[in-house]
Amino acid sequence: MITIFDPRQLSHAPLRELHNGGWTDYNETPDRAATILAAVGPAIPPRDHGMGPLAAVHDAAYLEFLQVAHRDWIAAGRAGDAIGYTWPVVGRRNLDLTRIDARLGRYSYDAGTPITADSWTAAYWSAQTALTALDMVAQDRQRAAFALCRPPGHHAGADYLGGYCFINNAAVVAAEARRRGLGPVAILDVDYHHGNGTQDIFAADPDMLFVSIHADPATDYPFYWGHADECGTGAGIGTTLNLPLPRGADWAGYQPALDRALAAIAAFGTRLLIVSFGADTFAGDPISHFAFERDDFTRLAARLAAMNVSSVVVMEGGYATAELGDNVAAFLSDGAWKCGMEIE
Ligand code: SP5
Ligand code: ZN
Repeated sequence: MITIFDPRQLSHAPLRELHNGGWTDYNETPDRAATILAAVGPAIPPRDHGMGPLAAVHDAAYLEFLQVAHRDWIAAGRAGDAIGYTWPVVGRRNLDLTRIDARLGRYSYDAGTPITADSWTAAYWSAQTALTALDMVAQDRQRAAFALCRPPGHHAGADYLGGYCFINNAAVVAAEARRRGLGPVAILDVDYHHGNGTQDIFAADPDMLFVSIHADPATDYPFYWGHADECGTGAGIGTTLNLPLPRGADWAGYQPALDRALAAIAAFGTRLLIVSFGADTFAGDPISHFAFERDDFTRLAARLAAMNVSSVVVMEGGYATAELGDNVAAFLSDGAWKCGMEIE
């Protein structure tokens, strides 16, 4: 499958994240992308689509914050990676915040996603990588394309970062695809963690389908989203489908949820499928608790390819770095994706 990647995505490299009450080495490393690239490469570089498609999904003030946050952190006399320590609980007033600590809290929801001097550049090119994968499918007659996004995106909302995510790459692609008349567009999120940012962005949107299979948020991050009764809001009720699974789920345990997900995507009349793909469902993932083996990623891809819709695969999580390249390569294998249609 054609792969898109920009080396500027490697420049974002926070040192540590807050994890179970202590500071641990940051899981979402540049090595992740490097090892995927080595296993699936070569990649083509992204085209620059500018800020328009990002601004279609994210609030202007949030995008501005991402670009100045680390500079403001240094200007406040701090060193190293910028991270918040206080958060406005849901429902706080919309204040005009100036202090960097207040703004870090306002625009994030966890303490696991530090901002470095290079985070904006990496996140910007990660989003451009995703948009270029859309170009490959929409204009360049590829049946599917792989956006090697890093940093990942599915935890980022319209005005918040978290879960190693800054710009919601899948949402940016989905909105841009709809703008180009490529809909109906569906997003299937198969990362171990619920894609709370993507869900929030499209919760009230009746013509964007969001389906997620993930670890039950009763036991797993991000806790506050992804429960089975969340089905959208307002006019968007019915176009969000959450399929949480218990810890320990293996390929067999995954099947009923996958069947329901694919049935919903088919019933929606989906013409473009965006796959938020996380390899953190792997049995050996250091922060996750599903039990996929390598071949299961090929099996998953074959089920998606059998949908016979154009697909943009967007990289999300996956932290077993030693096996990550092979697991992603297993998902992208030609054998799985060639069985479908040819684009006219
Ligand atoms: C894109 C993505 O996969 N983001 C995941 C962010 C998860 N961050 C917090 C994870 C905390 C997991 N703690 C579980 C401890 C297991 N021993
Ligand atoms: Zn994940």
